[in-house]
Amino acid sequence: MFPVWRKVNFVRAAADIFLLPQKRVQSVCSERRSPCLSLTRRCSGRRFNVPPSAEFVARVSGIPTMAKLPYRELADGLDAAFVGVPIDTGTSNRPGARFGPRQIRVESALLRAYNSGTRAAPYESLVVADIGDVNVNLFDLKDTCKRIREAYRKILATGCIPLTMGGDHTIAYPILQAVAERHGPVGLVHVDAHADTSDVVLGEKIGHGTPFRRCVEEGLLDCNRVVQIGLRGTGYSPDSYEWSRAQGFRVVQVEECWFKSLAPLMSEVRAQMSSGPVYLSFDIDALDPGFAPGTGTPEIAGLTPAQGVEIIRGCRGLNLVGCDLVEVSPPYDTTGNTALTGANLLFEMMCVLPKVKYY
Ligand SMILES: [Mn+2]
Repeated sequence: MFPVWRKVNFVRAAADIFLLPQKRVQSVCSERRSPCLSLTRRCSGRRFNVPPSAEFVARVSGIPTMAKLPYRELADGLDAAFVGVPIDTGTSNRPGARFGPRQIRVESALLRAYNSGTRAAPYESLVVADIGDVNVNLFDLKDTCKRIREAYRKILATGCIPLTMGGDHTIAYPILQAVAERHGPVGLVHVDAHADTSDVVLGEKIGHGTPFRRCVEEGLLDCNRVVQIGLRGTGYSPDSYEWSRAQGFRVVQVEECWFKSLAPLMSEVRAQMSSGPVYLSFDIDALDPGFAPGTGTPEIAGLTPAQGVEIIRGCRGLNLVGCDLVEVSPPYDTTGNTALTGANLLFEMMCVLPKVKYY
């Protein structure tokens, strides 16, 4: 027999998924001596959205939202929200990132509620939900950028922090336009194999190789509070990262990361970022393609997943105003492991948002 609280937990979890009849729901709530909240919270009697535990509800059941959180149409009332931006029309090599948000959601069914490594309890601190995808235009990248900017304006206007699932890296540009509109020029922790600071590619200003050049041109970044970590690969000139450094960015090439913990680097990054608003943009291709092959422009000798986690955990204490995980391309990793890694990195990002409770 389960102890009573476990039974209640089970019923509560099941109610979240299966929409128990209201009568039963009320009795569950009264068992917990807490009033039913609005139907939008489905009676859990809790202030926060808590995904059903796989102890009581099978992982493979239900509609695959991110982390098995409730789906909401709007960001209103949320402290943080997972948002998908399913495009790959800005990619320069292998496509497929348009399927990223879907596969990340599917693989995220493995995520549990607590961070065992850091003892973070995001669902005891923040109201979080999956608010679906931006309605992108797969035939027109510039129109897509406009749609993203408008969608993020609305999300940010509610005070909700967006946790974005890409989609190719083009999306960071319109997202940062909306972010800077609300917060002013932001610091940026950019984890990537590439600087993404090209001026034009094939004559085009908008694409996944150019977002941070556009951001600098438009004054969206506080350039002395920008760090790019994991950069590598062949370049178009011997000084591939000269432009970044000339803007005041700190560039940490992958060679500086090999064979060591990145915790000391992150303590320097925290000092660099200070107390101002910071955006975290994590391109999955920062990781070695041996760990994350499902991506469009893989480069050898990349970061390990543990180093990726160290970078994100090292952002704890920063004034994070938004995060993204981009460039997961499911067709290039049909095992789903790249998307699973992406889902875990997004969970880690949620755990370092301001005001998250730690045990
Ligand atoms: Mn990138």
